[in-house]
Amino acid sequence: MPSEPKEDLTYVDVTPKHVYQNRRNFLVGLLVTGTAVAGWKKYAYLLNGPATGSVPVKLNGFKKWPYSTTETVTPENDVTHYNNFYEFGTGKEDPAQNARDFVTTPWSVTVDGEVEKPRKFTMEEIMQLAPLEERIYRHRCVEAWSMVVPWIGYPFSVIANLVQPTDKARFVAFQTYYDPRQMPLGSQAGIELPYVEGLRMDEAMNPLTLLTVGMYGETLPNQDGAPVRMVIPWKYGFKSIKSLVRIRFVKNQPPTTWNLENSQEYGFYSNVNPHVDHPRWSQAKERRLGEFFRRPTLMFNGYGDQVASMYTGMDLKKYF
Ligand SMILES: Nc1nc2c(c(=O)[nH]1)N[C@H]1C(S)=C(S)[C@@H](COP(=O)(O)O)O[C@H]1N2
Ligand SMILES: [Mo]
Repeated sequence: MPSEPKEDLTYVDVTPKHVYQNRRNFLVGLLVTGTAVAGWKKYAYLLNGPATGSVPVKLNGFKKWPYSTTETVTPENDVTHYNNFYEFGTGKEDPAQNARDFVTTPWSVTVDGEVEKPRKFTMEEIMQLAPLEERIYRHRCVEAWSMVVPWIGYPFSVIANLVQPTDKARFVAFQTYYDPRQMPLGSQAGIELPYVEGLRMDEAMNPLTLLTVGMYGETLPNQDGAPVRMVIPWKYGFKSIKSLVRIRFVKNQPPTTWNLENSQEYGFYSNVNPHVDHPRWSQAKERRLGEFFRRPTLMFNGYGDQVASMYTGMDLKKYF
């Protein structure tokens, strides 16, 4: 987007100084309790909150996860201009165009259901529940294209442990924000909205399952699911639900958008699996964005060592 303004404005750049200083004092006040001043720097990203939610801002102080893939990272422009986000249109280039003015501040996420401590988290709270990590994951869409993306977030288990799921919690249900006024194309998307997804409890608690607030060193662009989304790297992309507003711990397997739309084609599990074809195309290979030749798709998208044991004894052709 060469005609766009520079997108690395920080909170300081876009906020009148007195507002910034009040906010800063407020945040410092919040954090000195229980946080040594020496540890303050790791929360520096708090000063960079988006002004409107429509322009990504720099995140500071995140650490690099040591297990990231060393494969070539996909150019950011591809990752931000080849999207599925049906609320903003069904074409791959639609979300970048149509989500520009999506208002994501203020934002909060309700976490409830079978938990001891149901709670609503503001986005500011979500930003500081745990140190942010950059994790470079393979990202494989069910339509046989893939990317390598440096996400920023922390394991979903952090938020789960805070609300304390009860013994009855066997699945987690996720829901995307839906406002037809902000998402006028949603009614033509051909899927039921709000977008919903789900994971089995062990899948949600797997250390790879990432609650994601940024990518490429910045907060999430709207088309990539601002301000907070899931990333489940061993599953097809549609499990990685965007712009989350509700997380519910539940007893029974929850409905999921693409399974509701076509249960023959999209299962609940949707683990990346080169041996189980989609009814209309093979899943054996994929095209990495920016590359010409297709490459073989890896079982569990290459994360088998971390996740295969969760599916021991399950017929993955039946539970696709
Ligand atoms: N709310 C919502 N979440 C969604 C989708 C969507 O249409 N709406 N599309 C899914 C699909 S099909 C994919 S492949 C990924 C794409 O994520 P990306 O655009 O950040 O690459 O988002 C998933 N999450
Ligand atoms: Mo997808």
